[in-house]
Order: sequence, then structure tokens, then C-alpha cells
Amino acid sequence: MPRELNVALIGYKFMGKAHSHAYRDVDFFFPSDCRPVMKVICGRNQAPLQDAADAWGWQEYETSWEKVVERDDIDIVDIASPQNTHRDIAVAAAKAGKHILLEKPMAMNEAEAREMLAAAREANVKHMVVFNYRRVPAVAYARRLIDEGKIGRIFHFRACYLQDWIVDEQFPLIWKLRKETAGSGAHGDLNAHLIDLARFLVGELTEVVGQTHNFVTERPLPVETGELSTMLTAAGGAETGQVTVEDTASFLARFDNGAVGTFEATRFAPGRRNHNRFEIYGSKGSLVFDFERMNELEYYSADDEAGSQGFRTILTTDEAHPYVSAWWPPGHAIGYEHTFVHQVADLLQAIHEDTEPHPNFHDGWKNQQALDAVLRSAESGARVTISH
Ligand code: SOE
Repeated sequence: MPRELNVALIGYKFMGKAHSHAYRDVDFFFPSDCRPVMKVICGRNQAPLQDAADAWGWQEYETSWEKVVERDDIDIVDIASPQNTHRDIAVAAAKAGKHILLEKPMAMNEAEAREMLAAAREANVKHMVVFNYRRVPAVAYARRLIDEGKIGRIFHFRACYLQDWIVDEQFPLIWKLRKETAGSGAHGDLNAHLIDLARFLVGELTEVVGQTHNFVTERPLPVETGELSTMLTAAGGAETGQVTVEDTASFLARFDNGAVGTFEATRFAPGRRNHNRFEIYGSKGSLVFDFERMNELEYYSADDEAGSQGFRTILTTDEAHPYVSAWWPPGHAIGYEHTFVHQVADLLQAIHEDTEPHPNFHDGWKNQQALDAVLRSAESGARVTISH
């Protein structure tokens, strides 16, 4: 009989749905000695919360996260609420001895992230940050090729994360567009993913120089409908308010191993829906990934015979590719939601085997350190060194 671990999920919007699905599916595709039980979902507004509990299969709902983290019957606290809530919930959950799964970016700033890391270490609980793109089979396979030396010495990491969901000036001022709830805008939302991929695939960032910009500074205030909505679209009213986070952030970086990088995040790239793309160029080969083609990885090998050299597109749906054997036969592609299933499967395994999951709060803190450094650089116009 597998060991049952009771989960409390805090947050019931887009990420709440993605995480809920992961708990529902994980045991079906990754049966293991640990099985999550969808015990309680938590959020502020009772009506949509109750709808979420019913629709996604949570046994109970609760409007106070303070009560939830103190419950004796909870093993894992999953934090999928806005960034301004992360620190308090994570520190309280750690103090209560719960394992923690936390949405990105880790915190509002580096100081908070450091406090959360210290609390989790002190409590000796498992801690993990949801940088789910590490768990796309093509990305995990890229890491394998790099580890095997197939790319050689890495020279360049070029990455962009482009979306287009706020191009319309009438798109309302949702929490992601306010500093007090989100901490930052496209930078923390999207560059956080790119920084994680860079740290996963290349190395530690040591120096950055960045710029930010706003295209739309005022938007209609959102109208609360009281309905469960997991979409990034929402209705706006007649009143307006100020956008207090950046619409776009880009930066140059140096890595500890001598590689250099470029990073660009925006929500103002019409036609780019979720264009999370990186290119890696090394002495022995190159890799290109674009999430909009998430089942593919482009690979160039300088070892190929002269005359037949060129980028090949690998369909990363074979058993040889990470995570894939748990799903479908070759060529039967997987999607966005599967990355969250992989993350939960890895967390459960780490809890069961008492190993360190990744990316953990240390990774989240290093990520936050780089995020903050870029914003400081954008403000001052100077290069900023990241200490290690
Ligand atoms: C919205 O920009 C968003 O949902 C991000 O918050 C996610 O982290 C990213 O994976 C997709 O886009």
C-alpha cells in the first residue's frame, strides 16, 4: 500500500488548476510508493474556491491559509497564490514541518527568498520551486546532451520569453500588473523561467546589465465576477489605475564558466503566445528549444560528417527521452500540463527517498538574486555583479 501524503493547495486560478491536475494524474502515470491525497484547497473567495474544489477533486476547501498550514493532517503545502503571499505562507509552512512546493518567482525580493530558504533548511523539510520548464522532456534531454559533453564549452546562451496577452490597452489591471502583489512584471514572471533554464543548462550568472520599459501605464480596474476563472483574461470596468510593474525587461549576462547570455521577456509580442525559447552555442554543437514546439529539440553536432552537417530536429517523444516512458508510445506528443505532473512526481520521489529535490529554495533564491540584480541595473544604468 503506497504511503499517502495529504496536500493543501493555496491558490485556485491558473496555477491552481495546473497543480490540481498534476496531483490527479501523477499516480496514474508515475505510480510510486507515495500517493498524494487532494485534501484541501485554499483561497480568499469562497464561491469560486468551492467551485474549484468540486471541479478539480479536492476533498475540502478553506479560506484561511493560516489554518491550513497548521493542520496536523497536512504533509505538503503547495503555494500557487500571488507572490506577495509566498514568504509568509512558506515560512509558516516550514515552521509547521510541512514539505513545500512553491510557484515562481520565489518571492518579492532576495531578502524574502533568503528568509524562506533559511526557514525550510531549519525545519528540515523538502522544498521545491515550480520551474516546470526544466521538466519538459526536450529540455531535460538538452541537459543530458550538455552533461555528456556533446555541446562542448558553452559560448552563448540566447533566450527570450515572449507573450502577447496585454497588448490590448483595455486589458485590465490584474494582480500581475501591480508591484505590491507581483513584485515585478514580465521580468519576474518570464525572465525567472529563463534564468532558471540558464542556471540548469549553463551555470551561475555572475554579472548583469539590464533595461526595463513600459508601453501602457494605465489600465481599467478589473471587475470581480465571483466566478472561477483560470484564464489570464478578465473584464475591466470604467475606473482605471496605474500599471506599476514593467511590461518588458531584457538583459545581458556573464556566467561563471565564461559563457555570455542575452535574455528578453515581454508580454507585448503579438503572435507570440508562449514563446519560451533558448539557443545554446558551444564548441562541439548547438541546441535550440522553443516551448511552442515543446516536443522538439534542435541539435547541431560539429562531429557530424562534413557535407551532412546541419541542425536536426529531434522529436523528443521516445523512451530514450526523460519522463516520456511514463506516457505514450513514440510520436504521441505531450503538453504543458505534463511538466507539472513531472514536477510533482519528482517531489514525491524526493520525499519518499529522503533526497534533495531540484530546483529547491536555494535555486529559487539564486534566481531571485539574479532577478533583483537586473532590476537594480535597469534603475541605475550600471552593470551589477552577483555574489556567490
Ligand atoms: C503568464 O505569463 C504565465 O502563466 C506565467 O506566469 C507562467 O509561469 C508561464 O509558464 C506561462 O505564462
